[in-house]
Amino acid sequence: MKISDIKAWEIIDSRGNPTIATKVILDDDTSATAMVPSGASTGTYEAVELRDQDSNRYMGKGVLKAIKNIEEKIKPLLIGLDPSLQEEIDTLMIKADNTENKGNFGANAILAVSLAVAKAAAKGLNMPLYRYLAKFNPNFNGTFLLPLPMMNIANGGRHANWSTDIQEYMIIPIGAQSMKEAVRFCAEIYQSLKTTLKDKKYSTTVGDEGGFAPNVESNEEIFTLISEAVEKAGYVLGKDIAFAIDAAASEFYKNNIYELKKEGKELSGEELADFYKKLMEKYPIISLEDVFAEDDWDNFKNFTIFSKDKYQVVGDDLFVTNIERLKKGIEEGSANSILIKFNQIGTLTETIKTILLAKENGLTSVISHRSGETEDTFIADLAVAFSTGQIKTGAPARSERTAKYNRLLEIENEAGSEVELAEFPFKINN
Ligand code: 2PG
Ligand code: MG
Repeated sequence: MKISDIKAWEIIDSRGNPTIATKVILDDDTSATAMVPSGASTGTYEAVELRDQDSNRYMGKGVLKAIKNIEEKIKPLLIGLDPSLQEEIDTLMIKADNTENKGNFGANAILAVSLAVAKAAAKGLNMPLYRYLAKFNPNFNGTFLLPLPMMNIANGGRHANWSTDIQEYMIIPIGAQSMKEAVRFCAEIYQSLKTTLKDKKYSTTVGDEGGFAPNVESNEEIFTLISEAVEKAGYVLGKDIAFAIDAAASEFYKNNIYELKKEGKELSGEELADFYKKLMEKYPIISLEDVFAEDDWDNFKNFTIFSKDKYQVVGDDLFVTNIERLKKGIEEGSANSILIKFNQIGTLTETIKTILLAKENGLTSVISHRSGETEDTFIADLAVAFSTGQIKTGAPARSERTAKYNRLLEIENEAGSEVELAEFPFKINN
């Protein structure tokens, strides 16, 4: 197999903003296309998403410069190479970009090529993507784990014009035995929540990730609404279903203060920890992401000590899928889990290295979508190939989100007894 051509063009993401699609073509005419997602609550330390800044197009968000970089700078480097040499290809692009943060070519440009190369190689070898990617997983033991989904059914923060301070309220189908069941549990609860909201005269409009965004009185009220919806759908809280949140706390942090506008409160890190702990006493919240701001290492550490093996403490903006920040977090004990988003770092190879380092050090990995998504389902295959055991990819609604869940259903159907649904890796105490 040899790369014979690379094409790139501008498309729009689920928010209607431009992003990149890239097609890698092999000498036998096999071709595959990858599309890159885009965040809104982005971490300061993420790799650079190159935007044109031309205010005459897409409010400055065009990606024509990044596309030009693919066509003029990246393509000549890769023509003639074997697409299965993923690490060599990614390293070539990183070296040619020659910056720490991929600010020269753009992490969006580099990632689009990196992912399309992997897809083309899998296709060229006539392998499903998850099976092809498993060859990069030294821990693969012959059984694929399907990731337990965290489905985001209520949106707040920057994803829903601040209807709540907490950005994501997620349900985890801990009692499900298969992906089919996991999807059904969550979809039924999503419908039940819609009815619950209607009954209470709340709006059923949705945020960027497909979760509802009612104008509630407090952050806690969402938990009461979801709890009611879970029960009405016939499920038992703490047994069938548990909760997860992404506070995305960097978004409401300024000058050492966490401002919860919904509560009319300005809190220190310690006070914010108490706010979470009170919620954790009342509701079965078992996974908590970005509970503090991206540089608040001390509060993260204390919260992780408190959480022990009982709660999953996930670093997203804290780690930005960056191996150096993860190493610091491992040394300091800042979290016991990492959120994995490949566009935070910009290549498949670096993403894989981060997943493997986390595993070696006993941290779980949660594979994640971005709030601006496309119909690309690469992350579903990635989660299966590395048996990470968890994925978060939005509500069980809206095609850019359901595409990933539907891909997992396809894999379950295709792989039969070779796959099983992961269990939640922390104690579920209730
Ligand atoms: C997050 C993500 C995805 P964004 O904070 O975890 O849910 O949001 O893509 O806006 O960073
Ligand atoms: Mg997050």
